[in-house]
Amino acid sequence: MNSNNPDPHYREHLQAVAEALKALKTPLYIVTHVDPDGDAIGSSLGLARALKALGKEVIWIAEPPRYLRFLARDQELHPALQRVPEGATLLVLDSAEPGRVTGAPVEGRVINLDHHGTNPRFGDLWVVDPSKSATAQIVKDLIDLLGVRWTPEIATPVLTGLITDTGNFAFANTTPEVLHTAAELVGYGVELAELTDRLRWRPPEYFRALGQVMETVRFHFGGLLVTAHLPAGLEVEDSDDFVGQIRYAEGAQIAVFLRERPEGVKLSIRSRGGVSAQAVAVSLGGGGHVPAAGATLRAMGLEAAYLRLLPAVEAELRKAGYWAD
Ligand SMILES: [Mn+2]
Repeated sequence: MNSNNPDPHYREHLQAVAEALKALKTPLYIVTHVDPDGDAIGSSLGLARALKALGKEVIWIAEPPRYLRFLARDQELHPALQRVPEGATLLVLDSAEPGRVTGAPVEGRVINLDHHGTNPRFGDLWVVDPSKSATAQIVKDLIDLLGVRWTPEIATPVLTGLITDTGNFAFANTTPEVLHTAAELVGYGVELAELTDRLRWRPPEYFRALGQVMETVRFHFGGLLVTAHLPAGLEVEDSDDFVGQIRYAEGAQIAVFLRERPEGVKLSIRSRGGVSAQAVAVSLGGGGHVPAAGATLRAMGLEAAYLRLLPAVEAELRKAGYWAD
């Protein structure tokens, strides 16, 4: 279930979704997961625009974080729904489980498009293919099947999903397929240099916090694990980036960034070298991909979170063979 094996029936599943969308005569609500990343926002916005171009009544419900806000126009933003109206369809993207979905309750007729291996294949129709680098790749294939004419407005958010989920085409999920798709999307008129530049903009407080976060860097287990956290009292949007900095500590097989939130401590986990960030996240009640995952430790502070985290990482390092028992 956690493997990256392709779905052998990918084309059939995609075809079924394309036909259902083409036949749609009632409103379609498009939602994604909490704390949306570039793939969540990009894949959902790209598909929403493509379906609008087909003349469908589409309501995109998402709250882009600050660094992704530029992708959407003001009039494209819609507030969350308490209920999905009778007869409407809910399309859920990039959400590993129904409990991660935000913006609307998962009810009524549900279509589920995702690339997380742990996705339980919920919904009436689903395309879940863990071999895809991003949900945006599935959306690209779907838009092709729908026969919508590609424009820069549709291609830009879709390419954003590919860029962010592959770490600028640098992570292990950077397949020939995703590079070909990116080339094709650039060919549809995306301003690539402008897009990648814009995706890296961060507010001044981010840079002011960076120094204080780096002072919290600690190495554990002889340097196999590197951690850092957001010091109490600091408020920074887009703090997931910090794990992207510490993950390059030489010798570290796993990196974890901790951040206190009202609901608990949020962990962003990255791994390499046969160590699974996903396994650590799942053991702590979270989820994600093998090299990049996350979890929220509810109702506790930073100190307690470190005490929960360290044995979970140690168990995974042992499983991956970093200690002889
Ligand atoms: Mn994704």
